[in-house]
Amino acid sequence: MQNKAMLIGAVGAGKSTLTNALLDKQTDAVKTQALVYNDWIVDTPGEYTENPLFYKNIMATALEVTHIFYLQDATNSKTIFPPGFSSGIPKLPIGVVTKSDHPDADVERAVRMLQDVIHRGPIVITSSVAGTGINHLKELIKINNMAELQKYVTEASDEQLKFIGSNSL
Ligand SMILES: Nc1nc2c(ncn2[C@@H]2O[C@H](COP(=O)(O)OP(=O)(O)OP(=O)(O)O)[C@@H](O)[C@H]2O)c(=O)[nH]1
Ligand SMILES: [Mg+2]
Repeated sequence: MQNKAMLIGAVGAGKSTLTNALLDKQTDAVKTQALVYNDWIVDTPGEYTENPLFYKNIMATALEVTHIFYLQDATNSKTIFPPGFSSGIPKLPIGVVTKSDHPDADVERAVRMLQDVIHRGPIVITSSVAGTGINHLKELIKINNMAELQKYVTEASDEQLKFIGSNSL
């Protein structure tokens, strides 16, 4: 199977805008109404993550991908992910902070919220507008195990890229 990522996160978190940035598409994102398959990315409607009635759709679609990108909007003081959400999905988790360019962004807050969602894994601080962190995501998707993900983060030695849960298994 070609490595693929499913993007999940709240309505308006920036999933479709990030999809466009990752695939070098210049178009503006419109409201996502259903699952959208595009090259190596599965973009989801925010409602899938916000409404537990859709969790079964997330679980079913996760079977088709190798990685899950958990998006947290840096301008949002709330997270819609239940604590430990990623532990129920047996795919490589990558935390993505979005909108780091925004004047209202609080990146540290977003990282803390993602730490409760993903107990172990990389967190990438991104801006689809400024192009921040996009290349890291393009590299991380090629990596197939947690040890190599950690190695990539360590070797990149970039403020925009963190690895959480280093001491736990
Ligand atoms: N400043 C800034 N705004 C962004 C960024 N990414 C997305 N946005 C804005 O956030 C809004 C929502 O973006 P979308 O990509 O449509 O969000 P989504 O997660 O796909 O939303 P749903 O499809 O409804 O689940 C749009 O107005 C985007 O322009 C970013 O990196 N920086
Ligand atoms: Mg969308």
